[in-house]
Amino acid sequence: MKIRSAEFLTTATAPAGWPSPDVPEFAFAGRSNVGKSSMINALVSRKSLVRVSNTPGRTRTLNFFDVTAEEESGARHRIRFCDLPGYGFAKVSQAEREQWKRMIEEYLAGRQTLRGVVSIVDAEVGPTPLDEELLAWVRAIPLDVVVVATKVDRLGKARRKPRLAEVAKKMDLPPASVLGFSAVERIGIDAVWSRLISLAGVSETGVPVGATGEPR
Ligand SMILES: Nc1nc2c(ncn2[C@@H]2O[C@H](COP(=O)(O)OP(=O)(O)OP(=O)(O)O)[C@@H](O)[C@H]2O)c(=O)[nH]1
Ligand SMILES: [Mg+2]
Repeated sequence: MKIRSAEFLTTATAPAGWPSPDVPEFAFAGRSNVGKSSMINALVSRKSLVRVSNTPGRTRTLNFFDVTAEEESGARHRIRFCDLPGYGFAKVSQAEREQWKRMIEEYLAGRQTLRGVVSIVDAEVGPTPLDEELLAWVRAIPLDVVVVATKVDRLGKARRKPRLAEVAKKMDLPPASVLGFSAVERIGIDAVWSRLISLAGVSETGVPVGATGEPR
């Protein structure tokens, strides 16, 4: 996948701030510090489009990015990413956590152009109860979910495949459905892109690319 452009669009905390719903969109969700922002940077081959930090809880708003991606066939896709604040960060007050939860749920349930949620878990840690809760909630909307287990670089090479199958089993998913990823070693980028493109439905040039249903 060639990235023709990638740019920060806007930040929002409420529906009035969401960008106009005119591009297929994907949300990146996961617990605080799991590697959401790093995943977006890796997918768009930019080192610091999205701010990454060692301080968990850095992302506190919905952050939107516009990307133009081009397949080898020449098919171009305009895609929008929404980087969500991480959940489960202990040092945030209960009141602030509730506020984030409302902001995220309002967005996931109400965003017309949302084509799927990239649910990110730590490959080593596996799904936490909060990850399972989010997954169940998102599926009930219903929205398509792509589960990605990141930081696989921290696992020995022989552990990676069996670990992904374990993560899938814990989440009641088919063994091969959880994609392994590493922003550090740039693993899984093509696999994630190909899921996103097929969920996005139709390329900008009008070529159907495995659409999964009517646009929402
Ligand atoms: N080893 C390894 N570290 C990673 C990877 N991806 C992210 N990290 C590290 O994990 C930390 C958190 O990364 P972020 O991308 O900021 O995580 P986030 O989920 O956006 O965090 P919040 O916005 O705070 O919720 C940083 O120190 C990254 O360098 C990866 O694939 N492998
Ligand atoms: Mg972040």
